[in-house]
Amino acid sequence: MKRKVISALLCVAMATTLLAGCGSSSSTTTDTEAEETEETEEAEEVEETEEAEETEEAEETEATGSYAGQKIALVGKSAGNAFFEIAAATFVSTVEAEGGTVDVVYPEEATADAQIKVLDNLISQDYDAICLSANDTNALQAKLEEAMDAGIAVSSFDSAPNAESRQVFVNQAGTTAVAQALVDAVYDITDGAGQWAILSATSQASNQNAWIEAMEEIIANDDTYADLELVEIAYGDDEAQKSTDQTEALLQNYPDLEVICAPTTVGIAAAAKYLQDNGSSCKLTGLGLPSEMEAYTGDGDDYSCPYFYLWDMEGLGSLSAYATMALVNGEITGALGETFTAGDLGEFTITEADDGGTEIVLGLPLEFTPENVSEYAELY
Ligand code: RAM
Repeated sequence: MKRKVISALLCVAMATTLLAGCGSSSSTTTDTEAEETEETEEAEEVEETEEAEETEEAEETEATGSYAGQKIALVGKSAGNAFFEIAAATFVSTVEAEGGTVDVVYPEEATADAQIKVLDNLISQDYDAICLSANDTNALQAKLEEAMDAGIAVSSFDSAPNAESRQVFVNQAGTTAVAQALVDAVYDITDGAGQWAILSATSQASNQNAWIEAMEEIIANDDTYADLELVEIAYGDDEAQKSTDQTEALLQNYPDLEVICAPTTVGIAAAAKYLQDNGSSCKLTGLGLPSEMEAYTGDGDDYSCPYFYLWDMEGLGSLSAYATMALVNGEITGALGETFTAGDLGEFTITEADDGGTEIVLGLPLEFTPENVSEYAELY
């Protein structure tokens, strides 16, 4: 951060003129340098300090200034998920373009406990912000509050910890909008009646549960969906093999199953392959990466997935990065109604989230069909 850079430079400047030192690491520099009596050396050091100051200033100006020097940690739900890696790559490049740095950190497993260990470690380091995708809605609260109390900005994208655990959540597409798209797809693919099942990720994942809850609510409150029978919610834990096994079990347990809806990129890809390889008549929809779903998306019996959804992945990484950087420099606090500019994505307003906290909604879900899936598969 700029403030830190300036105070560090002041410390060095003071050290070179042998005035009383400031912060701990700089005062070590002071002690060493105090032993150097040669005037020329002192002059060189002053020059170097001035040069360093100029270079820092130039770098900050180049990188539009206000976000330069930020040190951010980005915490995923688990390692090896292409979805998160794609969003993380844009997050990192966006922060780096503004002159900051990002460490992407994954827990050992997709649980809240494993994320708490990661957070513990991060809090003891010098991070300006932590942005995370939560493995659990409530279990991270104490740790994230500890982070915020320590002056670390806390944001979230993809999967939100509860309202008290964050300053703001970047929602890829409104929760209800995603749920409505999925329910309508199930309705359409079943022709309005029949058995369907949900193949989710982990049972505690906040985003999965928010979508599932919203789907159930939509169905319960609208007679249009009265003939849809949700037979089971299965959990593949965002592991390919477990998701495949769960798909197989669903087909065995419900021979009349017409549609599986998998609101997880890992689950939908595993189910798509299993259904297609086995020539199943059960169809599939949900949230997927076009690159992973291209081979399974099409009309007719040869394909397992008629169409599916996701959102602008690059926008998600970039908006999350800008929101996090804006929290760090105090441009926003995460309060309702605040606005900020997210680079080329334009201006966004902070709105109320379903959980009573605040969020920034990126946009609408995108639909991927046999017609456009290849085009998007080149992107993500
Ligand atoms: C999986 C993860 C992620 C979710 C996507 C759609 O990769 O569960 O959290 O947002 O699917």
